[in-house]
Amino acid sequence: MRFSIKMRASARGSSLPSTSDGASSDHAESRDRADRHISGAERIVSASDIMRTVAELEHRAWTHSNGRPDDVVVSVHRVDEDEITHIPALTRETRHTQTVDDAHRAITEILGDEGIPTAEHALDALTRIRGMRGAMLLDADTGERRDTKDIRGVRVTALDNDMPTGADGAEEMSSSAAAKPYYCEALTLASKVQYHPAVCAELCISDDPEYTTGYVSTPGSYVRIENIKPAGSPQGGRVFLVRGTDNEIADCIDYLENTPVIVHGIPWPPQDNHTPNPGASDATAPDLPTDLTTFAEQSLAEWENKGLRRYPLEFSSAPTPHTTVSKSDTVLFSSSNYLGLSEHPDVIAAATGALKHYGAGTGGSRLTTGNFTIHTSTERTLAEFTGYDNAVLFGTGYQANGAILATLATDIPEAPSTAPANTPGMTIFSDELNHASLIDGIRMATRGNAEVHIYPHKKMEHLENALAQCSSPRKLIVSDGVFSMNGDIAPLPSIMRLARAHGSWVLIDDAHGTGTLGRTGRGIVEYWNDARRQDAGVNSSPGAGLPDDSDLRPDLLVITASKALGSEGAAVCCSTPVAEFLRNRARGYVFSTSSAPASVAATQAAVRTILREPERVHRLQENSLYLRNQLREHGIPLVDGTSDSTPIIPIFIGDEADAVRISQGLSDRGFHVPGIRYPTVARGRAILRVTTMATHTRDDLDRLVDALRDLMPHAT
Ligand code: WAQ
Ligand code: MG
Repeated sequence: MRFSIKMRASARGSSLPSTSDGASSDHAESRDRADRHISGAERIVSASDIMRTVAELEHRAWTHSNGRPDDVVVSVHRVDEDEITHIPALTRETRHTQTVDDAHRAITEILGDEGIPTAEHALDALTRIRGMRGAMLLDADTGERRDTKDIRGVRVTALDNDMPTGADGAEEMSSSAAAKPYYCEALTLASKVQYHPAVCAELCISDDPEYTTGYVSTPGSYVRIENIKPAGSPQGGRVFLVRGTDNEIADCIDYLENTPVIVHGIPWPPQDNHTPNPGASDATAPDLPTDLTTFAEQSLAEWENKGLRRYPLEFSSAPTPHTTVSKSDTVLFSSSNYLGLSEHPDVIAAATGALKHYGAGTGGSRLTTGNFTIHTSTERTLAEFTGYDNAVLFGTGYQANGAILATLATDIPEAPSTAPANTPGMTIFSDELNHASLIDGIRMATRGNAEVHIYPHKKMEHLENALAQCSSPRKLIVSDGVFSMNGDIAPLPSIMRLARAHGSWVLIDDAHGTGTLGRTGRGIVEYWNDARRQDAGVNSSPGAGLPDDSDLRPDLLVITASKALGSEGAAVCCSTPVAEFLRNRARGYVFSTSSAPASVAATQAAVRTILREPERVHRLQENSLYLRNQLREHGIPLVDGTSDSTPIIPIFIGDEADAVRISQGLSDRGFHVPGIRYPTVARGRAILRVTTMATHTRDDLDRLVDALRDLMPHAT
C-alpha cells in the first residue's frame, strides 16, 4: 500500500495573474486566481514515511523562496500498489545557449526535428501567459488550445521517483529528513508527461525570476535550455504539445491528473550529456570549474538524497519543559538546559547587569583589549567550583576541545632510540564514542608527529594493553565524562589509575556532567568520589568529609556553560601553569574575541545559583531516576550500560522505522523526543534520546511514560 501526498501553498488575495486567454467568471476560478500560488509538490510513499514526508513538505511550504504562504494544504490519498505505473526517466542533456534568441532557435530546431511546426506559437503562448498553476495543452499541428481549463491549466499530479528518501541514513528523524532534491522534480514531471502517447513535446519555463534554464522534452529526451528567458522575468509556464482525437486528449488529461506514476532511473549525481549549441554561434561551452553556489547546491542535494539533510525546528520561547516548538505547545524532553538555569531570574539579572555595565561585545581578544573583570572573576568561580587552581574560558566547547588538543601536540619530543621504528612522539588514546569536538581536535593534533589510538567504548583492558605497548614519550587519554548518546559515565578511577601507571596525561570533557553529576553538581570527579565515599560506608556519618579526590582529577577537565549552566561558552579547568601555557599558545584562545560579558556573567551567576540551590541538582537526579524506573517498570527497554545518574535516557528501539514512527507519535501527542539512528548510532540500534530537567514535574514525566506505553507494542 502506498500513499500519494500533495502539498499546495498559497498566499491570500494578491497579484492577479494576467492572461490573453480571457478569464472565467466562475467563483472557484476567481478565488483561485486571487490566491497567489507559492509552491506545490508531491510524493508517493509507504505508510511509515507519511509523517516524515508531510513534515518535510510543510517545512518546504513555509520556507519557500517565493514568499510566505497564508495557507498550506497537505493531503494524503491511499493508492493501491497495482494502480501505480512505473516508467523510465527521460535522458537529460543541456544546451548552453547564450541568449533568449539562441534558446528559441534551439527549441524550434528540436521541435522541427520531431515534425512539430508550432514551436513559435507555443513559445509565444508561454511568453504571454502568466500565473498558471498548470499547463496549457496546445495542438502540435494547429496550435489551438486542447484543454478547457483556462487559466488553471492541467496540473500533473500523482507522481514521484524512486530515489531513496533517506530510510538508510538520517541522523535524527524527529525533524523531517526525508527531503528529495528539488533538481529531479522537473525531470520526473516531464517523464510522466512524455509517457502518454498523445503528448508529442513539452516546453517549460520556470516562474522563478532567477531561474532562466527551462527545458523542452520530446519522446525519450529532456533537453535543458539555458537563457530561455531574461533574468528577472517572472514569466513562466508549461505547454504540452499534443495530437489526437478529443477522446484521446481527455484520456491524456485524466492520466496526467490521476494516474499514479513512479519514475525510475533519475540520473544521479546531476550530470548530463553536454551537447554543443547547434544554433547561431559556435561550439561547446568550455568546461568551466563549478562555481561555489552550484557546488553547494549539488552537495546539498546529495546530502538530501542520502536523507541526511536537517531542517531545524524553531523554538519561540525559552527551553523550559513547556515551550512552543514550530508554533505548537510542546513538552520538551530534549534540552540540555538541565537545571532550568537559562530562565532563572538571578541568571537573567546578572546577564542584564553585565550588558548594561560593559556593553554587548568586548571588542578584542583576551590577550589584547578584551580581558574584562567579569572574565577573570568568572574563571575564578569556575575553578573554585570544580576544585582546580585555574580555569580558562573559551567561546564554545567545540572551540575549547580543538584549541586544547592542537596545543597539547606542541613541541612533541622524539621517540627514544630504543623505541620501535616509526614510534610517534605522541599517542592520543580516544574512546570510540567521544564527541565530535574531541575527534576534530584530535585531527588537528595528529597533523604533526602524533597518532591516535581509538579504544572500544570504556574497555579499560584494551586501553591498558595499548598503553603498555606504547613507547611514545608523550601520551594523552581523551574521553567524554558523560557520553552524549548512551548517557553512561566514563570509568574515571580506572582511567586515572592507568594514566598514572603509564605516564599519560588525561583530558575529560565533562560537558554533560557539569551541574548534573555529584551531590552538589560539581561533575564527574565528585560523582566518583561520592561513590567511593558510599563504598567506604562514610555515608551514614553526617558531616563526614569527602575523601581526598586529588587522584581522580584529570589534568584537564573541560566543562561547558551551555548545558546545565544555561548560558554559553566553555572552560578548561587545570593547574595554573597549564592555564598560562594555553593562554599563551592555544590559537583558538589567542585569536578569538573574548566572550560577551552578558554570557560570562550568566555563567558565573549560574554556578552561584547551583551552590545556593543544590536542590535543583537533586531534583534533576530524582527526575532522571524516577523516569528510568518508570520506563523499566513498564517494559520500555533502555540502552545497555546507561547509568542511572545522568539526565540522558536512551530508550532502545532498534529498528530505524520504528524510531521514526514513535518519535513522530510522541510529537503528535505534544512531546519532543528526537529519534537517533544510523549513522549516529549503529545500524539496527536506533534509540529515542530523552533528556530530563530539574524543572519537569512528575506529571510531565508520567504523561511521557503513558504516551510511550501507547506507542510501543511491547510496553506494559
Ligand atoms: N503540472 C502542470 N504544470 C505545472 C505544474 C504541474 N504539476 N507545476 C508547475 N506547472 C507550470 C506552472 O504554469 C508554472 O508556472 C510553470 O509550470 C513553471 O513551474 O533541469 O521550476 O515549478 O534545470 O517554476 C526547470 C528545470 C524548472 C530545468 C521548472 O517549473 C532543469 C520549474 P516551475
Ligand atoms: Mg517554481
